[in-house]
Amino acid sequence: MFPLVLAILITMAVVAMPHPVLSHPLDPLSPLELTAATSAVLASPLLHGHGRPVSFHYVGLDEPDKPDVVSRRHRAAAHALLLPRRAFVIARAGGASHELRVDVTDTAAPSVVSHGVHRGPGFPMFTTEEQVAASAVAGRYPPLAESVRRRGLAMGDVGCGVFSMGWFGDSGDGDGEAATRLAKMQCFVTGGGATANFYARPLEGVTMVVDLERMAIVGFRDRAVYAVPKADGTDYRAGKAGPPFNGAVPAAGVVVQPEGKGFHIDGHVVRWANWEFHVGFDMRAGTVISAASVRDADAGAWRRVLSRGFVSEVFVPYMDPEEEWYFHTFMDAGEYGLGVSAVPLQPGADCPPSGAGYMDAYYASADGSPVRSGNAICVFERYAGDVAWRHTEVAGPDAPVTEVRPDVTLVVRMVATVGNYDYTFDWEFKTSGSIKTVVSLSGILEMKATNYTHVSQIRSADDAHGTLVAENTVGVYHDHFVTYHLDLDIDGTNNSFVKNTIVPRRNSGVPATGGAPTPRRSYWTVLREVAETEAQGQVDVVNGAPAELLFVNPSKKTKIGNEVGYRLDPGGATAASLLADDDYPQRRAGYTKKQVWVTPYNKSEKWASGLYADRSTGDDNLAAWSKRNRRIKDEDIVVWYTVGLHHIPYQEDFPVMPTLSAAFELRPANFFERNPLIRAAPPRSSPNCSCSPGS
Ligand SMILES: *[C@@H]1O[C@H](CO)[C@@H](O)[C@H](O)[C@H]1NC(C)=O
Ligand SMILES: *[C@@H]1O[C@H](CO)[C@@H](O)[C@H](O)[C@H]1NC(C)=O
Ligand SMILES: *[C@@H]1O[C@H](CO)[C@@H](O)[C@H](O)[C@H]1NC(C)=O
Ligand SMILES: *[C@@H]1O[C@H](CO)[C@@H](O)[C@H](O)[C@H]1NC(C)=O
Ligand SMILES: [Cu+2]
Repeated sequence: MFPLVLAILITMAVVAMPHPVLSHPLDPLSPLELTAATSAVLASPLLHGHGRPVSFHYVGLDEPDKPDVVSRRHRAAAHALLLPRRAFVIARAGGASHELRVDVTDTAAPSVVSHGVHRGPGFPMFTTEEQVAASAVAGRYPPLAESVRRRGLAMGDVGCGVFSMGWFGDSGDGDGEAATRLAKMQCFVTGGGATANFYARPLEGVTMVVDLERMAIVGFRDRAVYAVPKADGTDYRAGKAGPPFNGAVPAAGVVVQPEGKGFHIDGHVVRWANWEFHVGFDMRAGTVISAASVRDADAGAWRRVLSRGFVSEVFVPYMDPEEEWYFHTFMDAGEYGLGVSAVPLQPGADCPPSGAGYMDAYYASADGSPVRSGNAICVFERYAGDVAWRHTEVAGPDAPVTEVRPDVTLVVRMVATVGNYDYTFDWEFKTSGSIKTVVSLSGILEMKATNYTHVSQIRSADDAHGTLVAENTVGVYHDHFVTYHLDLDIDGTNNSFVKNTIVPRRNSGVPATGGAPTPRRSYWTVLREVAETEAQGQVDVVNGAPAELLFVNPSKKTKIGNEVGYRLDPGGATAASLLADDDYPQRRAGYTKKQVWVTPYNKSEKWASGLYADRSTGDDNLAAWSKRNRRIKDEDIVVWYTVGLHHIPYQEDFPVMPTLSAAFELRPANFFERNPLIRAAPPRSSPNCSCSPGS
């Protein structure tokens, strides 16, 4: 959630030339298509008269209408260009946000097919280039130089980043076509390379406002001087942090796949065990999983499960209401872009040392040229020594009988480093039919410099708004709300949301099916409720009664009559926002008070925080859409699930955070006639080997 920028630039190389052959209607835009789309926009008379220069803030696949995609069997669609290829573009020109659709089916002759100007609040994602430019402008700003000098530092020792400023009811400059695109800037002391930990040494007390259109500092405040935390003990580079573990180093991880990988990547389509799905990429969302189907071996058929899944927003509000911190209420996807923030995965550390497949990703830079993000996604099989199912039978004529199946899964992974924070996003496919979604948080805390050097100096929690994690350093309290867009298509397009609430019952003593009364006084049973409209599709999984969340296809039943379905099993990370409903950040992210929302599918409702998240006001977000209270029963529905964590920092989160993972799982629920793992083969005897990583 906060910027900076230079590290990102190193990882990207502008690509000279494309080009993969189009193979699937959901493939992300190729470098050739990105170039075609942005050149068509630059050449378009529609933007003339709006002033120059034009900057590109979003270029992504304008996916074909869903019925078009669904009606052709995606497995067979591997070939020609059957559907038109279109890009959706958000460009800034003349102080306005322009939305364009560009047909790039023929990349030699792209054409703009629609154009509109966004009216209303909110702005598109920042570009990397403007963040770098703002940083340079701050470095030349005399009042900042004076503040730096006053603190006994040199400008060369200071670097500044762009912080989204949120929305706090200011109607003037947050609204409409003529509005100014402003952001705040705050700085850090790099101290001539004394530490690689950029975020450990804030230049606390100084805040600037930058006009990103004019690229000028338009506001400056130096409120107070605080001690700059020292560099000692903050560097995390190998060799800078002392010898490892008193000599007791854990064994290096090794992956042995004597028979090779079990998965195949064909363009963007991945096939593995009983799964097949498409892996796309979007500069805002990062990884996009589409058209995930599972093979039902008993039925001899592929069956649809997940039509589209991606991270729609990551909302991170900090809990310090003071002048330099109150606006720290980041929307990492909508303001900075998770795809733009993808970093190259390190084999042997981010992904296993061998056996992983890697995908590059492409997006548009501010000037419209394509940027290659190498090794942005990895795909690998995982076996962590766990059991998928087992039984030992000690009774019966053949006893003992033991059958065990190892839990081997397939993981699709991307890491987004959004400034200080590193998010690892996993989609894990299991042979049981489950899809497990994991987000892992690491990186560096967002820290506040303080004069406190010992906890005894802090009079009350409201003096610090966080934990003193080192001398002069507070790790500020905050939340993470990671909202997933899950367009489930369970065995077909039309699904219903069923809430199975577990309710306690008093035993009446009169058996319903005859027999003698029993002395049992209580039990529990299941109250099944089908949601009719969106209002019934919202669930607070923490404060509500215990319930299971099912998504069923009411027109498909198992042989014995159960509606086929999947259930969403929330993991432990079910924190909901505690901000007041009338607080501005909460209005922008009103959907974070409930973990589950169900909406009817609407192609333009992709981003939970709205299409224009930067300085949004909450008029175009998931909570606002749902006020229409549309019908969701037996419709094409989308589930929005928010993984939530309250983060109280501890000293172990300094100088870098140990990974904290949060997950939820989509599990088949009366989808199969029986446990599909019954047909999983037992492991072949392991070969003997002595191997080294990479072999
Ligand atoms: C923090 O300490 C410095 C150095 O002693 C002092 O100049 C400054 O006023 C203090 N800041 C606050 C907010 O008390
Ligand atoms: C789709 O959603 C957008 C944004 O909420 C809305 O303006 C539009 O009317 C919706 N379309 C349909 C068909 O409901
Ligand atoms: C889904 O339900 C809608 C509304 O009831 C209906 O119009 C549509 O035909 C259904 N689609 C399918 C594929 O059954
Ligand atoms: C593996 O090693 C064990 C012990 O040395 C030996 O008994 C066994 O036959 C070996 N198995 C294979 C498949 O080579
Ligand atoms: Cu955190």
